[in-house]
Amino acid sequence: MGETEGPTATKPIVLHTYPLGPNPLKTAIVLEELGLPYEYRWMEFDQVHQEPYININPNGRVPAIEDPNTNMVLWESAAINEYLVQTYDKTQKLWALSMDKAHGFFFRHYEYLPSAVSRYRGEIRRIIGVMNKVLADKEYLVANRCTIADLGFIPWDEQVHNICEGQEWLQTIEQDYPHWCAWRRRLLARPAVQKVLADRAKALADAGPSTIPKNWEREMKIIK
Ligand SMILES: N[C@@H](CCC(=O)N[C@@H](CS)C(=O)NCC(=O)O)C(=O)O
Repeated sequence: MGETEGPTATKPIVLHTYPLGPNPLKTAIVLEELGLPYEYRWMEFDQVHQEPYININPNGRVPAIEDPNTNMVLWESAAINEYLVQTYDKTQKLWALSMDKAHGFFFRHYEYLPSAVSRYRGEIRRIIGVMNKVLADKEYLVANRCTIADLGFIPWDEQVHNICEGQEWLQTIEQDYPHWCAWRRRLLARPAVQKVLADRAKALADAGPSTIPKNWEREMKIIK
């Protein structure tokens, strides 16, 4: 694939994030993979919903980026990753048509609903099964190379063992879903991914218990 024209990032792209959130990791991994200069702006959970951050993302969610090279301010992790590859991925290393998240679950509902928790745990398992089939004859999802389609799965797939802890099917995950497991190992072995996960582990350790929002006892009960 040939090189494409486009701006060069000379000034660090600002990544607004907080240590617990999986979605900002998608952005950090792509920034790292593309070798772009960037800096984290770590927040506490409550700051995500308050001024001044909501002037950047009125939706009060992370990630958001500010790119001083193009004066772009952007939020929504999938949109940010598409922007980053379209703007800076000159060799189309990570480029893919679009990216999607295969498994969704909710555990931040206003009441604890065992049926919902059970349903979404079941969905996680089902989607792992779908991914296992899709990956049976290929190493990566599209284009025979690692792209943003693969990288977007990493932070949420990191949560599978937490959220499904105690589920019997996890004990035989390697035998039952070998292609999914091998794909995850391939992705986790990438230096950019290791770097970003290490950055996040350090931010979590530095932030200590204050990282856990005050009303999250119920969520912690689910993932414990
Ligand atoms: N669709 C959004 C989701 C963003 C999102 O929900 N981020 C979480 C962190 S992973 C967040 O900011 N949570 C704050 C809250 O729930 O109040 C994206 O992909 O960027």
